[in-house]
Amino acid sequence: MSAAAVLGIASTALSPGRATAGESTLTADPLGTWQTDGTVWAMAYAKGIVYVGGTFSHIRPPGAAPGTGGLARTNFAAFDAKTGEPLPCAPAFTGAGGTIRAMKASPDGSRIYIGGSFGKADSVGRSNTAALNTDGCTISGDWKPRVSSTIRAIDVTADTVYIGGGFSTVQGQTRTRIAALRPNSELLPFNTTISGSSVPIDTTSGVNAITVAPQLNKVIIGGRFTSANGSVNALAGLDATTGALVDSFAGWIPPASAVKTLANDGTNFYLGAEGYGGGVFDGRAAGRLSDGAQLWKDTCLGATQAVLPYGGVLYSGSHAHDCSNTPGGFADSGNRQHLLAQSISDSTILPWFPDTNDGNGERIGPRALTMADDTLWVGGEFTTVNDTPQQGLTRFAAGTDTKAPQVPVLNGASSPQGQITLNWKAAWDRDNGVLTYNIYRDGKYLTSVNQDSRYWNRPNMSYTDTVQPGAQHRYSIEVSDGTNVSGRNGPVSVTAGN
Ligand SMILES: [Ca+2]
Repeated sequence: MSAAAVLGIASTALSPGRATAGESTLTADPLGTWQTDGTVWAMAYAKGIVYVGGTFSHIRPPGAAPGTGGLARTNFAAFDAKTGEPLPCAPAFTGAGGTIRAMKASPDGSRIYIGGSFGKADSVGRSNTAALNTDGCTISGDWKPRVSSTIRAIDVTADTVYIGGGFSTVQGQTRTRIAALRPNSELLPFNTTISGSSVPIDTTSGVNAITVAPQLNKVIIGGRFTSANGSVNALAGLDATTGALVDSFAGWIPPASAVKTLANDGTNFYLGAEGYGGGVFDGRAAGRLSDGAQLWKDTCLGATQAVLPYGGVLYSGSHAHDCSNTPGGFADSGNRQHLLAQSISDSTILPWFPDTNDGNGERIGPRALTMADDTLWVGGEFTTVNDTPQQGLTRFAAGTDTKAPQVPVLNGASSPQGQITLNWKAAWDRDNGVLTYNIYRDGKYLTSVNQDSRYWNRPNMSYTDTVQPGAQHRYSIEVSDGTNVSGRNGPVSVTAGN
């Protein structure tokens, strides 16, 4: 039987080809991962191990309900990066606020620098910062600076450790919110006076994020402040040796907004922001490290807490609910999307939509991102991932894509003489844009139709089959993401016009 076919797709195309020609993302299918019973605020990776810090007292296996199957871990845990299994390395961080807020591996992976609000690391007295020797899981003896208050950001070069937060003295010397030390705790002359606040809700200045470019002798800091050895707003580029202001990033961050996270890939740097009130900046921006030129800025609403560049893609944790002015984005429908992937080259939102819920605490989902052996670890205050219970931690790898799009519902309609029109609404997939719809007639494969879709944009689709006038046929449909095929809907029996 040689039936001519007429194809009709009624809808606006979504930048066709982008999903296949654009940057490839990780999959949106979470790997089995242990959970925490509290918030994960920071993570670091070194030598095959992922270190997790925050405010929690137990970890439990994937699938375990809260309060069951747990191992005691006091605000710190370590996991095998490959298997995700917990490791015995488990110093407790206690005293003061009893929380870890920042972690960073040294470039050689020999140490994990840890900051937060605590008075003891394991059995050793420490003042809001400690370092873990990754060989042997011991607390380093010579990293013991006295820091007057909470540390919220750390970055590390081969010979310098930068710390940022809410403190005003380090080693008894005045250092407001930012300081640099040698790995043996020697305080360096690097000095920047941070003052003012860029957000009305908290009038004290603070540093939330640090990213260092040692090859350019530059440190970029973000937080809530209006001065850093000169007038700035929430973002400043500093000389890595002296602390002098070298980039003021004028106009980057509007009033009533704070920078929450910074990262760099050696060429560009990336930030995420949190605004308070109307007209705020909640999105992300990319800039060139060398001269501070802005590459792009997206104006999604729904504050950003973490960014991580990897493979040409900027991954972020936020609660984005309105990305109507961002390429590939969505209008506000009340939905909060907590994980995003964007093209580093032009900020386009790519088809990668794993999601968490808001969870506990401030109820904003993810707080920290770390890449470990090509697997993205996500930590935060969420209690579900892709609508399944999972608390505090999850992770995503490059493969294998395991989840099929949902089954589209097929409706058949009799058409003019000798024609049968099939109608359905496009499905969507968490990590593929263009999907392939396979149509079967009387149990045999008939044809396929491709369509780009997103969860907020599912076009009505149709296919018209030309058959003998008056003939009755049974049709069914399935959809493939290229790897996984949905179940089949149908058959729907339709009689062609006579
Ligand atoms: Ca998929």
